[in-house]
Amino acid sequence: MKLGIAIAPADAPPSTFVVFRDDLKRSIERAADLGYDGVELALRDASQVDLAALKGWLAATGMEVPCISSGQVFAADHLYFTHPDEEIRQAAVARISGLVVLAAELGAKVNIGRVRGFIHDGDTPELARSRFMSCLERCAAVAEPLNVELIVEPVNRYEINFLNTCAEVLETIKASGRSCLKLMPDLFHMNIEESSFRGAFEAGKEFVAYVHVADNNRLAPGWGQLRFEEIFQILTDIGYDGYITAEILPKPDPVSAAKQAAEYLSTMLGRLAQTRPGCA
Ligand code: LER
Ligand code: MN
Repeated sequence: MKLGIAIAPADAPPSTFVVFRDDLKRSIERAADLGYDGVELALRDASQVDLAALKGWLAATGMEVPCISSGQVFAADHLYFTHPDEEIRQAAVARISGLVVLAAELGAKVNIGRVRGFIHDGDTPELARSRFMSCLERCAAVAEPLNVELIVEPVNRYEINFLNTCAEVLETIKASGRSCLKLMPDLFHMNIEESSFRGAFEAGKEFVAYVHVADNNRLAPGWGQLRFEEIFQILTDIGYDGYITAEILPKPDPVSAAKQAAEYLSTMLGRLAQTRPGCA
C-alpha cells in the first residue's frame, strides 16, 4: 500500500477539506519530506492547475497524484448530479469530465463524492438515482476510453442523504456495468454507516480502488479510537494494495497532523509486513 495526503491550491476556498491548502509546489515538497508517496489534489476545475509545472514538481520529488477529488464542485460551485435542473447537472458532468482529462495526464483516478448530490425535498429517491445514474454514465463515457477510474465514495448521512453505505454505492456501480467505476471507502464515513468494517470491505473487495483514512474524529490516525491494526489486516486480507490517503483535519496544525498520519500509517504498514508469511 502507498501513502497519500489531500492537498489543494492556495486559492481554494477555506472550506476545502485538505491538510495543506497552499502553493502546490510547497505542499508536494512537504508531503515528500514527510514520507508520503503521493498527493490527492482537491480541485473545482481543471484550469486551476498548470499541468507542465505540476509534472515538473512531481518528477523532482518522485511523488504521484493518485487521485483528483471533486468535493468543491459541489460545496463551492453547487453543481451536482441530482440537481433538478438539467443544465446544472450537465455543468457538473462537464467539470468532472475536465478533471478526468487532467487525471489521464497524471495517471490519477477521479473521486465522485458529494458531487453526486442529494435527494431534494419533494423528489423521490428513485428520481435522484436516475439523475445520478445518467450523469455518472456521461462521465464514464469520457473516463473509460482514457483509462481513468471514477471512484465513488459513500458519504455519511450527516453530510448527505444519498449513497451513504458501501452497499448502496456498490449497487449503483454494478447496475451501471461500466468497468471504470470503482468504490472509494472512507474510514470516517464507514465508522458511522457500516455495521462491520470487515463485512463492508469483503463485500466490495473486487471494487475497492482507493481508501480515505482518518480517525473516528477526523483527526490524524492514532489520535482517535479506530482500531487501525484490525482495519489494515482486513485491507491486507482482501488483497488491497492501493493508496491509503489521509483526509484529516489540519489540527492542531497542518504539519503536525500530516506528520502524525505519515508516521502512524507507515508504522502500521511496517507491522503488517512483518506478520506476512515469508517476510523476514
Ligand atoms: C470527501 O472525501 C469526504 O469524505 C467528505 O466527508 C468531505 O466532507
Ligand atoms: Mn473522504
